[in-house]
Amino acid sequence: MKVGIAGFSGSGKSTVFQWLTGVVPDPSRSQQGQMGKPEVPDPRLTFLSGLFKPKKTTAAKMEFLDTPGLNPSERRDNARRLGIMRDADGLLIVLNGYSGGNLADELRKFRDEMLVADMEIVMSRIDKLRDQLKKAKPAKEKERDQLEIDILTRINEGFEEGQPASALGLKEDEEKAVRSFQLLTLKRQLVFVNQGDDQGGKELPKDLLELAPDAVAAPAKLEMELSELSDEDRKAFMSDMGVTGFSRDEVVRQIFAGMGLIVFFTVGEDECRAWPIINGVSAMEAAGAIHTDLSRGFVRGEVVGYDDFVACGSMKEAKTRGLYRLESKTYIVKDADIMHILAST
Ligand SMILES: Nc1nc2c(ncn2[C@@H]2O[C@H](COP(=O)(O)OP(=O)(O)OP(=O)(O)O)[C@@H](O)[C@H]2O)c(=O)[nH]1
Ligand SMILES: [Mg+2]
Repeated sequence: MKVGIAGFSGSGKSTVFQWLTGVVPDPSRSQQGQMGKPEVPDPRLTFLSGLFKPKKTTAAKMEFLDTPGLNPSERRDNARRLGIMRDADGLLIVLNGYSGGNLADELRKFRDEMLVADMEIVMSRIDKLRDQLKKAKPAKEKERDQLEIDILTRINEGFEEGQPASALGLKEDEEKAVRSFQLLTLKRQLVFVNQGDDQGGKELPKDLLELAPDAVAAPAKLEMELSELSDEDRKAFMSDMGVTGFSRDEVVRQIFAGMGLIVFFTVGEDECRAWPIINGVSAMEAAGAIHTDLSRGFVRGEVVGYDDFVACGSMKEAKTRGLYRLESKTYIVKDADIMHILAST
C-alpha cells in the first residue's frame, strides 16, 4: 500500500513524512517526490514473537510518498504536482494546524484542487473517445468506448456538483473501466492535522470533523524534535511542555487502518510475520499476499483468532478447545487472524 502525503505548501508534509518514516527528505528531490517505508508497530506481533521465539520477526510495512505542496494562489502547476501521487493507493492529506488558519477551509480548498485535476483528465478523455467514435471501428470496440464515455460523463456530472468520484458508488466493473486514470477523488483519503507544539491532545474543530470524521492529529514537529534529544533532556522538556507520551506509533496504526488495511499473522519457529491485506478479502486472496502460488493452489486455511489464541496460550490448547478452525477459500479474513495456509503447488 502506497500512501501519498498531500497538501498545500508548508502544511508540514515533509515534516510529517520524516516523523512517520525516519527518512530525512532531500530538498533536491522534492519535485519528484520521495519514498519511505516504515514498519507498522504491532504489539500483537511482538507478543506472538515473544511466545514462538522465531529466528525472524517481520512487521507489516507501509510506503509513504512525500510530494510537493500545492500553491493556493499560483495554481498553474497544481495539476502536475498532484499528478505525482496518481499511482498511490491512498492519500494522507496534511493540514496546517500550527499557524492558526481555518482547517475546514483548507481541506475544502484542497479537495477542490483534486477535483479540478481529475476533471481535466476526465474531460480530455471524453473528448478523445468522442473523436474515436466518429471513426470506422468494429462494433464491439465502439460499444466499449460508449460505455466508458457514459461512466466518465457520470463522474464529470458529479464533479460539476462538487462531488468526488468516490461519492458515485461505482460498481466494480465501472471502477475497473476507469482505473487506469488513477483519479485522486477515487482514492482512499485520511486527513492528518499537523498540530503546533502546544496543541497536542486538543480537540479538532467541529466543522473539520464534519468533513473528515476520521481525521487524525498530532504535533509531528515537536515529537520529532523531542525524539532526537538525549533521554535526560527529553524527560525535562516533556515535563516542561506537559507532553506525556508519543503518538507516532499510534498514528501509523491509524493510517494503516484508515487506508482500509488489516493484517493476518503467520507464526512458527522460523518466522512470525504480519501480512497486510485489504479488509474484506477472502482467505484465498489473502494467501496471495504471501505468494501467488498459495492463492492459486489454495486448499484450506487453518485459522485461530488472535484473542482466542491468547486466551488459550498455545496452538495445542486452541485445538483442544475447538478454536483452531478449518476455513475454505471464501472465508473472510479477520484482523489479526493467525493463519496457516495449505495449498497444492
Ligand atoms: N512551528 C511549527 N512549524 C512547523 C510545524 N510543522 C512544520 N513546520 C515548519 O513549516 C515549514 C514547512 O514545513 P515542511 O514540512 O517543509 O512543509 P511541506 O508541506 O513539506 O512544504 P512543501 O514541501 O513546500 O510543500 C518548515 O520550516 C517547518 O519547520 C509545526 O508543527 N510547528
Ligand atoms: Mg515538503
